[in-house]
Amino acid sequence: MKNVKLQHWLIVFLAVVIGLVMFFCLSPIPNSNDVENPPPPPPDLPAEPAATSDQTRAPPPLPTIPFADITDQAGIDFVHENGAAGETLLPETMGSGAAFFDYDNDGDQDLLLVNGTTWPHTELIEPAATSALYQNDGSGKFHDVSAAAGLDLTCYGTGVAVGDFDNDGWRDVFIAAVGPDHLLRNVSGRFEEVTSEAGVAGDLRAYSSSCGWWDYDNDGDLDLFVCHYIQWSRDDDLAQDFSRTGGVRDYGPPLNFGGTFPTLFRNDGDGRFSDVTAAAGMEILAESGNPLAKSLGIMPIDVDADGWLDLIVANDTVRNFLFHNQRDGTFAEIGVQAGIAFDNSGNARGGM
Ligand SMILES: [Ca+2]
Ligand SMILES: [Ca+2]
Ligand SMILES: [Ca+2]
Ligand SMILES: [Ca+2]
Repeated sequence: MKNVKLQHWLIVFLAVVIGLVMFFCLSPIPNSNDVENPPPPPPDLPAEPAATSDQTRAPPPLPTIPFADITDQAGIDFVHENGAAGETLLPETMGSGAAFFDYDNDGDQDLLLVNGTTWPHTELIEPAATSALYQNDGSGKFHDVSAAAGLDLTCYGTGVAVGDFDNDGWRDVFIAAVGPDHLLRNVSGRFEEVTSEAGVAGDLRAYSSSCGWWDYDNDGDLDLFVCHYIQWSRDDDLAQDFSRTGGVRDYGPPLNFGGTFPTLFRNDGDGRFSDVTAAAGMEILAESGNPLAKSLGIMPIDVDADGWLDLIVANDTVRNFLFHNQRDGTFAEIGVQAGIAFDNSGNARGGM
């Protein structure tokens, strides 16, 4: 019995000895070379290039602009006439508007370029400058069809809005101007002036600027909004001392002219329009009690997604407007509350 116990202990002892021998035999043995040659440090980051003596570096390459001027190639030879004849009258500093639209319903975009003209007090340069309508022939070429289409209009144009106001499937054209504005109805690709019948000439002395079609009352026809820039006349302009150093007369800023109201024309649906500006709450007054607006741009947009178009009006040197549609034919002007009236410093912008 004693011998059996001894044998068991002997077996256990031998098993422990064999286990220890195997552990040491199979364990990796540190290589002396590993100690002498530790792993290399991580590579150094690229060194900052040494500053040149004049701290100049080659400018980064400019991105390639994928546009090429094809005006001549396309057949557009329009030249804008601003009437400038030395008196430096403020409207001469503005452009006159352009619109791509499919006037002949053939599926491609044609081009209308509105023009200015010489002033009535200067000698008329013949032939008089006119607006120009270029028909797209579908191959990238345009052909001047102004006279044939009845869009060879002579006026001091400042802006254009395209919209099918009579819902006949042909896009019509409203042209804003210094002086009376113009509405031209598209009759199967030929334009007929209907300004008088429609009642949208506006104040004959007004300096209209931007304009736009929009259905503010959701009755299915396009209504018309016309911005006016400032209260301006040649005499008022010339009466002011807009002089550069040296006494040479220069163009004056809008700050020297009074503000004015825009006009909202409601489409009556029978070819006529009604001026509803005051009733709609769009005649905004300055603290002085005079009209505030000096408008140059508009954007109809449904800012609160309630299905009723609102209107942003960009003003020059006075606060911008946001007319919030009250769904009853009136608007609340909320430009300040919406944060678009002024810039971040509280100053009015030069909105254009
Ligand atoms: Ca076309
Ligand atoms: Ca039409
Ligand atoms: Ca309407
Ligand atoms: Ca709305």
